[in-house]
Amino acid sequence: MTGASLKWHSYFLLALAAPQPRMGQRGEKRTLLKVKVFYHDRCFDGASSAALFSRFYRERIRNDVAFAYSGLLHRAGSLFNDADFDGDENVIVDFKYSSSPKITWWFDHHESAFLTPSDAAHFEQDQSNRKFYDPAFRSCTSFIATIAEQRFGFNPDPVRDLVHWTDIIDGALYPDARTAVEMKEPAMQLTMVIESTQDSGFLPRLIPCLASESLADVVRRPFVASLLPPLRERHLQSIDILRARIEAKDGTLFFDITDQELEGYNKFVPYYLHPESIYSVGLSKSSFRVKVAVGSNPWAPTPPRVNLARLCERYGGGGHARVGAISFNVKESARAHAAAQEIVEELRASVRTASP
Ligand SMILES: [Mn+2]
Repeated sequence: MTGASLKWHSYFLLALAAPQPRMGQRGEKRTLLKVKVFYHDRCFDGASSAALFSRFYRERIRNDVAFAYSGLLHRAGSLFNDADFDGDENVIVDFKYSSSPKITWWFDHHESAFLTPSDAAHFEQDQSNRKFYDPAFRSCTSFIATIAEQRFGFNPDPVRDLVHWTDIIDGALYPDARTAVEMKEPAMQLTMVIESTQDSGFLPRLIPCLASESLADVVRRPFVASLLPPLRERHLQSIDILRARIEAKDGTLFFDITDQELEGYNKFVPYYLHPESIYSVGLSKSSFRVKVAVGSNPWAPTPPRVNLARLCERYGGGGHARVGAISFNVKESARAHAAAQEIVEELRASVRTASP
């Protein structure tokens, strides 16, 4: 080793070991404001909302910030842990309202946005102009883009494609079930990866890409592209499993796949297999919840009449008018099965009454 390189090497080690560097990149980082963004986890709209919010915040609020991303999932019991709200700003997008004073921004478009009437009242009284709710929007991403443009002068042109695809995916605006199941578009491939990921580091890595690159470029990134072939294989297997499991009666499909590792299956497969159906009720299981997914067929021959958000709220769940879910603790599997059966009976009865 030459003297010069030794010197450089020692300096480098010193710099690494120094407990409180006052200059240089490490020192500057600590002065950045920490903006922690909580988003609906394992959801294309949730991840896109976090991406769009970050871009808007950086461009229109302030730039000297470091973003941290944390996913939120519906589960039995309390949804939030107040100690996690440890940013200088704490932001929730595409997820339920929290009345914690640490939350400084909130955007949501779910019909079931408030856990309690007191949360709704808390939101009504909010004067901050930083909390926004509109269930008329198909996606939370398009909602954030609209508010950011109208109220904060944000330019949504660079993210038009992201907004377009979140509306299609969250609003189930595919022309038919086959398109929804074939997953040819980059946005749909991303949805498959996002909905099935078990890696807590994946979405925090993906979100900054969604804010700054085309969707085609994002799916070509090696850390995304490498996940696709096994997921495509699993998707094809899931079609076979669902074909075997679905019980179709009175326009309502029921299936129980709690014995399979299939949470994150493409939710349009049941309608692809049964185009005549109106509703579907599926039971699935992961390490932390048993989920009752209640959906309606976007291409149904007759439109659904039951509000599924309201139906799921009766069991402690929620969602949108046309798709909802209830999460049970894994130890409450029997309650989940009973709820699913009751919901199936109620939906089948409503279809029987509606048809002559
Ligand atoms: Mn959403």
